Amino acid sequence: MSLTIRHVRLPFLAPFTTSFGTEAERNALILLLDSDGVKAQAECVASVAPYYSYEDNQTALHVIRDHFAKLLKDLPTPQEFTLKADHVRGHNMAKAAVEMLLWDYHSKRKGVPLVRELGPSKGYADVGISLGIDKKEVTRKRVEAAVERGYQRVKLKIERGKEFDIVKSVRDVFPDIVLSADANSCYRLKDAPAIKRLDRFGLVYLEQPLEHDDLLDHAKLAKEITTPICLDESVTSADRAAQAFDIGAAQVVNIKPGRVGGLGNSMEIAKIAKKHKGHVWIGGMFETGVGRSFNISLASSKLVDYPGDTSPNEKYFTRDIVKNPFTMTGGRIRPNKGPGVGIELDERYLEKVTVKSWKIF
Ligand code: OSB
Ligand code: MG
Repeated sequence: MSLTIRHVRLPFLAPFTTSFGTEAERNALILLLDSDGVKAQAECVASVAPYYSYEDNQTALHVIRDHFAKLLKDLPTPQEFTLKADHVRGHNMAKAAVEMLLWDYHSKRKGVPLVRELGPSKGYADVGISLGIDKKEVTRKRVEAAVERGYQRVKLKIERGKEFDIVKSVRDVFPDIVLSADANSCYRLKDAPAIKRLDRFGLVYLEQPLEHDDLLDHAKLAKEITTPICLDESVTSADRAAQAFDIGAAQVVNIKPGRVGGLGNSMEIAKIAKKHKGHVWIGGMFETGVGRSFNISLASSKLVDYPGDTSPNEKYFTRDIVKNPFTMTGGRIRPNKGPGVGIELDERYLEKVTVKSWKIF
C-alpha cells in the first residue's frame, strides 16, 4: 500500500483576479493511493497563499502527512475518516482531500461510479462560469463568449468601489441572463449603501459580501437589500450552514467540498438548505481535472438546484492532467461513469508538471 503526494503546477490560460489577488497558475497537491492495485486519486483545493482561507498547500501538506496519513492505513470509509479526523480543528481542505481519496478508493473497490454512491443524481451537472475582475470591455466580451458557449449562469468577481460600473456594463448589454456577483469578503457592514445600489440589477444572488467568517452582519445586511445573499467562505460546516439559514444570513450556499471537509459534509449542507427552502450550488477552486471530477459528481446530485462553478477543464488549462476532460453541451456536464471518480490520469503530463513529490508511506 502506498500514499504519494505530488505538488503540481499548471499554468492558467489567463491570469484570474479576485478581490483578494491575482493567480496565474494552479498549484495543487494531488494525492495518490495504491492499495492492492486499486488506485485512487484526489486533489487538495488549497493554493500557494492563505488568502481565500487560512489554509494553504504548506499547512495542508503538514496536516495530511503528520496527522491524517496514519488514519489512512486501515482504509476507513469516508464517514469513519471524518469522525476520526474530527479531533483536528479546522483544516477542512486537508480533511476533504483525504475524505475524497477514500470515496474514490471505496467506490473503485466496489466497482461502482462515485456518482452512484452519492445518492439520487440528475445525471448531469448544471454549469455556470466564474469570471475574474478585468476591464469592462474584456469582461463584456467574456460574458458574450460564455453565453454563446451555453453557460447557464454568469458570475462576475467584484471589488469594493468598482462594483456598480462593472455589473451595470454587463447588465446593460445582457438584460436577461442569470447573473451573480462574488465579492470574496471585500465589504463590511458600513458599505451597505454601495451594496444596496446593486439591487437594481436583479442579480440571482450576491456571494460572500462580508467577512470570511461572518454570519451576524450578513443577516443584518440581508434586511437592507433585496438581492439574496449566497455564502461561500463563511459556511465551513453543516452547523454553520444551519446557523446561517436560522438567522437569515443566507438564502443560497456555494458548497465547496474542500471548504467544508468533504463530500459527506457537502451533502449534509445541501439537505439543511433544502429544509430551510434555500438553494445550493457547487463551487470551484480552479481545480485540475482531478478535483473537478469530484465536484461534477456532487453537482449532479438531485439536492443541488442551481448551476455551479463547474466549468469544463478547457476554461483554465490548455492541457490537463487527466486524459478524459469533460465536455459541456447545453450548459450541462455529465459526471464520469467510473469506477470511482472515473478519471484517467495523464501520467506523462502529470510527471512533467510535478514540482515535488513526497512518498508518505
Ligand atoms: O470565491 O468562488 C470563489 C476560485 C478560487 C477561490 C475562490 C473562488 C474561486 C472561483 C473560481 O470563483 C471558480 C472555478 O473554479 O471555476
Ligand atoms: Mg466565492
